[in-house]
Amino acid sequence: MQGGKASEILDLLPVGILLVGRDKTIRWANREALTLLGAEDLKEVVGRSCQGYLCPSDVCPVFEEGKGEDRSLRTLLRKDGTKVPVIKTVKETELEGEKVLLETFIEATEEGLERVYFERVFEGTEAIMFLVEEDLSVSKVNSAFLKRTGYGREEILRRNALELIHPEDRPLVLEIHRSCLEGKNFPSPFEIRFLTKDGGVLWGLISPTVIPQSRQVIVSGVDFTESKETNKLLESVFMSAPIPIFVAQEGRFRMVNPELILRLGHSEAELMEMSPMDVVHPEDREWVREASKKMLKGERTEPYEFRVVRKDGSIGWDIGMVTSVTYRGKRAVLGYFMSVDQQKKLQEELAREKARTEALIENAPLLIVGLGERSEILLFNRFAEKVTGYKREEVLGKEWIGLFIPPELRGELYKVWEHVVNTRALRHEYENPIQTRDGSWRIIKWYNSVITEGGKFRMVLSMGEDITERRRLEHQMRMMLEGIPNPAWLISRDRKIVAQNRAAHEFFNTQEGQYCWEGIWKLRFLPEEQRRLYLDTGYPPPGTRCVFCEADRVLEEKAKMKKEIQADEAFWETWWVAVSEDLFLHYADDITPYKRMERQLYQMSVTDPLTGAYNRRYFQERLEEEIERAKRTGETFSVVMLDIDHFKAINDRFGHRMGDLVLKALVKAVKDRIRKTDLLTRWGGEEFILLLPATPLEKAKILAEDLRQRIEGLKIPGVEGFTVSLGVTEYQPGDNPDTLISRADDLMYEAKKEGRNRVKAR
Ligand code: GH3
Ligand code: MG
Ligand code: MG
Repeated sequence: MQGGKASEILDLLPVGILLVGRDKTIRWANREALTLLGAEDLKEVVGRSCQGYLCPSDVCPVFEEGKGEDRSLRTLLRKDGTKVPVIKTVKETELEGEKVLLETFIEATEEGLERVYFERVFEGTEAIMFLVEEDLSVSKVNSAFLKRTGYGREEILRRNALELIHPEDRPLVLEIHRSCLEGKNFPSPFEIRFLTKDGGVLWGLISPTVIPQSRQVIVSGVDFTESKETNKLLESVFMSAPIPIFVAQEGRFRMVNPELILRLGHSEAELMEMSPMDVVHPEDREWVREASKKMLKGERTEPYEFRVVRKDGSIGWDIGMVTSVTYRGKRAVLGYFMSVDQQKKLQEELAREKARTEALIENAPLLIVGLGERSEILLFNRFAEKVTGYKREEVLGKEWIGLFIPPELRGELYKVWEHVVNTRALRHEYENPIQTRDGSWRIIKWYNSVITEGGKFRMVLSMGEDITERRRLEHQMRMMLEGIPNPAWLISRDRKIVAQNRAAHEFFNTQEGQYCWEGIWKLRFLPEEQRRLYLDTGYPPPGTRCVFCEADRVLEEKAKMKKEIQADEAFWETWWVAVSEDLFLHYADDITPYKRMERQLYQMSVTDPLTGAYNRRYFQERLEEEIERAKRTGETFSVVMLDIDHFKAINDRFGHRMGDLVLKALVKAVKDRIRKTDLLTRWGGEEFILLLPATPLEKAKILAEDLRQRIEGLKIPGVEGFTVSLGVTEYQPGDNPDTLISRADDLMYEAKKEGRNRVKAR
């Protein structure tokens, strides 16, 4: 399933889809499945065991028992440890010749659950079904109904249901609809004639049910127009049902199934001559007659218990039920009964199932608590006993809120509780403190679900994790963070800020829950690729982190590390300190002032204090480097020796202070002209030397000549003009610093000898 059209379409579906091989590893997942699993991309799940994603208590029956298909409520374990209830179907299928399991799932909100089951019943049946609103308009209709009446779905939706009914039956339908909405009991089913598209009639045997919250009525029924078909349907139920069933008309058995024959010991022919009452023990007949009458009128729903007399005279206890049906166009009674032994067997099976569930509840390392309508405790497992210090016997039946919730929270919680009971809506997750028997407090994180029965509230089932220690640790961490005067953060392995101190908020304006690379470092240190992906999609690609980040190493080695990080004008000495398996302390000390001082000290160590030109020591270092580079790369460079003409005379005539001013003015004039990479150095009193990287002799000569002219033209108040003599030379292979400098010096002296204020180059 790599790429391709099919996978693209599956990616669009709002249903999670997994393909799993027989070896239980995941082969492929669609986008919704990745979201539900909390995975970032396909790579993360492919090849992994599908069971890693199931709650350990949920064992997949398809694998364990080799069943072909399964549809059930299960729990997915997401990557971040949270759990999602899902409705899951598993089906075996074939893909490219290989047997694989196709798993589909949707998140099981209460609503989702109902929807799925509703849809399944609605569409997965041969029976006709439709949904009628309070005003009798049809809002939903199933395919079976359309098939049998010949209408298209659009022709029926939003139409008044009465238009689909035979005129003679309309008053009856109106009456039924009204009774339904009023919640009255009435015998069902009804025989109603529907008008088909081609003008014919469809006989429907229908039973309406009202949905109290929405005041909609679900109408379901069978088409008995063609009795052949009805019989086929009935027969198949009859023959395959694992319990005795019969149809009786006018006090005679009309149809019996093999189970009934087995149960009673009479042959089918014998039974056809008998009345259902004949097999009831004479002492129970009166009672059975009463009970079944009530049942047929819809006044009783509980099955009744009675004694059956078999052909051989033996007696067995049975429970029975009857409903009224139409058989071959006439009223009949459909009855079934079941031996109590058989029911016992079922009960035993249920008890075993229950025992399994109970064992699970008992031994789970979670508090499992079930609360009824008044928050009375219905379920309280061993772990709950351990955490709270109470024995089960002490708490069962008592109000949870009154017993465990701190007084100041009770009022609010009672209100919430009432809302939950009435609406069956509650927050799936919340945290609260509970008081234990010895008066201490524990903080519990609860995962809740509402259990309903027939749409009515039955109990809230809550599973609680004792997170007291975790919260205590977090609290201590916070206190510790506040004790640090510089910005400090607690960050989780996935680079989310879990906690921070006030300084962090003030200096970096970070918020808890942000990613550190965004909140603290404002995306500026992300690798370009990650940065772009994040800005484009709004989702960080996996493994997004700053280029200098040391957190992984620190967490791995449970160590600490620091680095200097420059952001804009500021320098931060930044620490990573592992504090637990998944948390590290990130700490930034502003070292900008020290950095500035350091820079100044360095500057002072390499420059001449009077003029700001570099000093001789620095020049020597740079010249050696330059020679090395020239040797290595063959790139040339030049040096210029510059000396002020008759400087002694300037000092003598205008004073030493003026001489200093001249030196400064000269340095400024030279610096203004040369490139950033060129280096001006004060070589001695009024002698300067220039290092010109990547400059051949010709260019150096032009520069020197230009400098000479500029200096000649300098106007310094209080001083008559002055001039300089310059010696220019280029690096020659074999040169060392001494040979190079003395060549420049010699040239400069030649310039002096030839009359000063000139450039000599060679
Ligand atoms: P020429 O180079 O043209 O041959 O003559 P000159 O007068 O410039 O040469 P000389 O080397 O004899 O004189 C250099 C003078 O520079 C000596 C000293 O008084 C002066 N001098 C050296 N350092 C400084 C300084 O830092 N400040 C001032 N004002 N004068 C300085
Ligand atoms: Mg001089
Ligand atoms: Mg000199």
